[in-house]
Amino acid sequence: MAKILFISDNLVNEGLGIMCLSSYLKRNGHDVQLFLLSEFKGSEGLLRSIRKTKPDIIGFSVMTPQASQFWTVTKVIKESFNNLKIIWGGPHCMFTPEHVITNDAVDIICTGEGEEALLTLMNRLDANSDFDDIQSLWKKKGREWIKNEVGRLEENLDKYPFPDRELYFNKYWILRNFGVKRFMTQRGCPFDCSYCFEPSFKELYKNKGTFIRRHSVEYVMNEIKDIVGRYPANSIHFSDDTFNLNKNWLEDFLVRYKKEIKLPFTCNVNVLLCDEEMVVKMKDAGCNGVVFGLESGVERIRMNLLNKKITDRQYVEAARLLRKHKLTFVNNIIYGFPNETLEDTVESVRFNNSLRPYGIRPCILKIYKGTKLAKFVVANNLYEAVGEFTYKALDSNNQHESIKNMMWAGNVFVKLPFLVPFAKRILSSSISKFFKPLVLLNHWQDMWFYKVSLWQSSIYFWHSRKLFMKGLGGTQVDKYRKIQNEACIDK
Ligand code: B12
Repeated sequence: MAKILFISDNLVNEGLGIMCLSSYLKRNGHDVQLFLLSEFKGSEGLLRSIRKTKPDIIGFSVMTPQASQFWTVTKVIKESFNNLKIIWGGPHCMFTPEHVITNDAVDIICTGEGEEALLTLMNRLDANSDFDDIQSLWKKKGREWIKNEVGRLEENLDKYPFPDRELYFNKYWILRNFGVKRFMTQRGCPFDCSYCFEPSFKELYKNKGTFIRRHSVEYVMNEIKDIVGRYPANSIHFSDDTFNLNKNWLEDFLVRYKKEIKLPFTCNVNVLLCDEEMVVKMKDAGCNGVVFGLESGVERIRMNLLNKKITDRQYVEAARLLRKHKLTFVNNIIYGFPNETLEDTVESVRFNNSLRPYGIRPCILKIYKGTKLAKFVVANNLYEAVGEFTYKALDSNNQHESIKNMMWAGNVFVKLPFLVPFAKRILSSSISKFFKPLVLLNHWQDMWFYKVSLWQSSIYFWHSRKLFMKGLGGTQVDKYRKIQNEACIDK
């Protein structure tokens, strides 16, 4: 038996990647522990706990916005435990492994899905044998890196045990008692939105098996029953990128969900795939709200920049259906596109309001290196500075500072539409910065949407208040270098 210690950052979510790996490792006889950095006041406490836990290896599951924080922590750990192996995995390592290997405290990187790779590694650690040749792992050897190819994608997701929620729930009561329990039923996404990492994921796994895979209805039903039978749950959220991707699967699922679960649920949908029959069946089975990506209320931006091929008319029609059947919806919206003007922002606000959503989830555009959007802005000179992970969108009109106020004003305009005619003035007013704490409204709104009780929301927010104030993506603030005609190559 080998022991892995995962270190994650905070309590915002139980990390599904870590939980999937954990249950698979445990089923195969290994020991898994978890620490959250937010448990410790400083590095001393963390190092003391590592000493006590005596892991064989430490694992980090990394999204790009978390890379800077984990980078420093990894170095601190390595300074004290020189012989302890440290492995990084997660989306940041799939898309930017060349960045990760510049951290000399990292020993191994998982560049793809991790179940088989990590299990093989743990088995080899247990047997004290060499692990130079494991698919999907890059391994440091002296000053060089051995870069093994990614392995094939596992087609039968049901082969894996249910994600190990105990890992979080036994230790962190806030998550255990949280009224919304989250599930994911599939991996892979067929769409090609330019700002997203899924197209790169598809590229990474080209010729390596079926890209879009789903658990059987039976598996998902059993997983939900297992969790709601053991932990408090008022509602379910499906975190799948597109829950309504496969109509047949969904229909089978909804019939059983309605009969056997009887809890309200929410999910993310693609509006192009929503027909009336589907909306009726979802509502009937207990769906009480859906989230979809509008991304921009300006069709030209969606079509040309974001490669999101959904027309205004299609959104209007889908919103009409959802309203007709009393299914509330929340729209994801991005602001701060290259050369976006306040006129564009207001157009986006107006279009969004015309759909009459329950609310929006606003965010400011991050142009991640490695995405199609990054290539596009580089090719068309639509960026004005470059950071470690992202490009800064060009702002020739100097309006992005005002547009950023949409982070707090976005939902204000939804709830108080009579303010929209004054939107430009509100956003560009010099006192607008004093309203920034209103960003918390976004999270309160989410809590209402998910039907989380007031006391639970309060505890949850209090616990993670600093993070919520910065905005989830704000944990990584890139340091930008202004470009001066230098050739900037997007890898
Ligand atoms: C649920 C979700 C969230 C949740 C919870 C995240 C979590 N930690 O669980 C929330 C809402 C908090 C969230 C927030 C954000 N998210 Co998000 N999110 C997702 C989503 C939809 C699913 C993630 C998931 O659970 N996947 C399923 C599991 C099984 O897969 P996995 O995590 O990749 O894990 C596998 C492998 O990566 C690997 N692995 C993972 N960790 C490790 C560790 C080791 C040691 C090893 C060996 C292997 C390994 O093995 C796992 C099993 O095969 C993905 C999109 C997607 N479809 O994956 C985006 C995604 C991860 N999010 C993304 C982004 C950008 C964000 C935000 C910045 C968005 C924003 N603007 O605010 C924030 C950042 C949050 C932060 N802390 O800073 C990007 C990340 C891109 C990147 N380069 O890192 C993704 C990929 C979306 C996308 N397609 O662009 N997100």
